[in-house]
Amino acid sequence: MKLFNFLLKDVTHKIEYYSRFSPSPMSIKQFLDFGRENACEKTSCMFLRKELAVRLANTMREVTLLPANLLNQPSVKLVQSWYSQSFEELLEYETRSPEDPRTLNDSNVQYFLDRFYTSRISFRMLINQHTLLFGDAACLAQPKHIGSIDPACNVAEVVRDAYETAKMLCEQYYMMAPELNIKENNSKTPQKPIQVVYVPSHLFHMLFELFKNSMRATVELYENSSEGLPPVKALVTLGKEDLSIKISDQGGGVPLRKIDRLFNYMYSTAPTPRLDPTQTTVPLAGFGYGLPISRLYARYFQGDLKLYSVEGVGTDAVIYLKALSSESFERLPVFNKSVWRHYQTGPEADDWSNPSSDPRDASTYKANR
Ligand code: P4A
Repeated sequence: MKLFNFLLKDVTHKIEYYSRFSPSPMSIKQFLDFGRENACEKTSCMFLRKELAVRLANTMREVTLLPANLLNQPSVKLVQSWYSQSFEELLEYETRSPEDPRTLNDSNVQYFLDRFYTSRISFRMLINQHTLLFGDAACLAQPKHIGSIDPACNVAEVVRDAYETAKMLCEQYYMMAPELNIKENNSKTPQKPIQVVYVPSHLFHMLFELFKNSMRATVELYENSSEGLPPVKALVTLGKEDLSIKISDQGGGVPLRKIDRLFNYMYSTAPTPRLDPTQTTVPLAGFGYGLPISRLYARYFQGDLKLYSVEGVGTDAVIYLKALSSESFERLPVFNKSVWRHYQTGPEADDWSNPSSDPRDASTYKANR
């Protein structure tokens, strides 16, 4: 028991110790350079040993800032125990060879999950790079890829691949699917297909999500119409700084007020908003973690994912990526004072007028503060 207590304390100390380091973001260029030039397994191991501990510890400290009612959830405790176990397993390599109840609000949960899932994405990235380069199956990996990175990822090919996959699902649910129309605009070398140094699986994940949404909106708007479905358009452009991919549909769009909800984890856990309550199958798209996670993938290498919707017409979804692999550094959550402050401050008193608190309407009148 004493020994157990000692071990427990030791792990807590180690978490504290490693969380004081900031994670070291790697650029795609650095992943490439390392994987290409006489990659050394021992160097990779030594880097991972420290870097995984730092990233784990930063995330584990942040989990403890969640409000008590969430921390006591069995699911949260379970995940905490997994993280703790992983951390302890990591510590074994170290020696081998060379507080108060806080208010729970949606913005805290959103903030936390964005950072938590980013940390998971970064984990998978580091571990995949290592196992794909040095693992037993390294010989089976795509020969031109460096780990999970394709140094010459043909963007339009991934666009078509994601479209075809979404189309199969769409046809299963709705017996129809809109066509795809791809255009490329290469400002650097016109006529040449646009390529990027990127993780194709990340790109596929984002595009698949956007195509499912566009298809759902389009088919549901035209389902009972005699007109044919308007096609979904994809525009791939390469500029000096950005490589942008725009997916446009004429599915009727979403009002501005509801756009934020599409990226909200709390909204997405609500019952599926199917118009037909007798429908038991999962809808093609929507209210999963698809959009918020896709945006994290885009932001992970300094890009972004935005929705521009015009209600009554349709939606343009744009994925922005860095054109240069030397600029696409990992964007990693860091545990520090500013994070702590984020969880402390409860729901801010609104500093903009609220349309429902019109002073002429006595029943809704509220004093400031
Ligand atoms: N119109 N436009 C979109 C949706 C509607 C849309 C939609 C009704 C709403 C919710 C949903 C899926 C689609 C779109 C493209 C997008 C996002 C939304 O990328 O056409 O699932 C929650």
